[in-house]
Amino acid sequence: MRIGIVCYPTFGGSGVLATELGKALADEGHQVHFITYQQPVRLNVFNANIFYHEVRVPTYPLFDYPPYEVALASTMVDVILNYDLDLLHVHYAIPHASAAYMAKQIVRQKGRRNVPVITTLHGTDITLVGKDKTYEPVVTFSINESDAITAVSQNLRDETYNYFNIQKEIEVIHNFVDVKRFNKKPIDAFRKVIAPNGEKILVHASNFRKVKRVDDVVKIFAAVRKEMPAKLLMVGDGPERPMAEKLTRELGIEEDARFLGKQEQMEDILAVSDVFILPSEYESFGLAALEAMAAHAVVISTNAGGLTEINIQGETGFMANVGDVESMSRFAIELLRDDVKLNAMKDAAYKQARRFDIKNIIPRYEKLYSRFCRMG
Ligand code: GMT
Repeated sequence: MRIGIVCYPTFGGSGVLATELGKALADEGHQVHFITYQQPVRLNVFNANIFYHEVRVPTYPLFDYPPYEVALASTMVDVILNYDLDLLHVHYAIPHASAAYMAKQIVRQKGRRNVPVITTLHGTDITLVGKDKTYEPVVTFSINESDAITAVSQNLRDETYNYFNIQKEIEVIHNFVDVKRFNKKPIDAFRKVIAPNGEKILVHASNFRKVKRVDDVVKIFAAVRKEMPAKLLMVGDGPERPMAEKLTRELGIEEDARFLGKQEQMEDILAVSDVFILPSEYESFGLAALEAMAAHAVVISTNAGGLTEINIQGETGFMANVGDVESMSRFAIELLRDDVKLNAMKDAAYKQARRFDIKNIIPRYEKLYSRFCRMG
């Protein structure tokens, strides 16, 4: 098939998932066309089946807000017509689903056969941004106009029906991880630099937005640090990073907490980690946690949103209510004191990650595509 993939090209979970999906589909022999404003960060391979089409947004002094959605829809039209796409798969509803709707109408008017649009909902497009009154009518309309809708967790599916008047079936296709890539032996030299005295290593990775509650990560680590030597790696960047760095200084743990910024080689960082902390206010799924599990890290998280669909309490990790720093700290301390338990839970986390292996999920998307391609 010739598949157009539209996503945010950044480090965010939806862009990562969309890019990994496109790469895997290309490996399966499909022709994949990424349509984004920048080369997706995880699109770091050469594959003859992968094409990248940059959306250029010309500016003009009149535009306080350059019309990205118009440029995106026009680029979609161009790629659909010139590469004879069989379908468009858009990730994150805003503004990708409405731009795809517009592109679909334009190519139809040009007499071209129908191009099915599949919209995958990822989380904040529904739970945070999408339900904002300013966006809601367009989000509802474009989701309903999609030929197929998928959500990355059961929780997100339920939330979508709660927030929006959706008339169609939303299929749950869970996020996936390439277990082979994350199941890596730790690089000894790297571990020694981070934790020269064999300290336990805790990791957090996110876009440092408010929803991630990165101050809770720092507080949990401070509690652990009081009890034992340990190191914290903070991966990623975003608006809450300065606050989190300041908090480490206020709590006197700045020597043991490293802020690494955005990193592409997550598998090397996760390979040396013992515990992954994700105390988010909400996660539709928590792809970062799944990647950590595939790298044999135990996840200590909240029980918000779809996290309960991947993390199993007391088996692959521990969960507590949002903001319950005390419980998450206690879980971490008890676990890190007991190497036998830690190793058993690491194995269980890895085993659970294998259920979400890329090999099991890609066929679900292919099956969905073939169902809609016949309509084309
Ligand atoms: O977490 C973010 O803020 C980024 C966001 C995105 O769209 O890139 O992530 C969402 O999609 C990911 C991939 O499906 C999910 O794993 C994340 O849980 C979800 N984030 C939230 O729901 C807050």
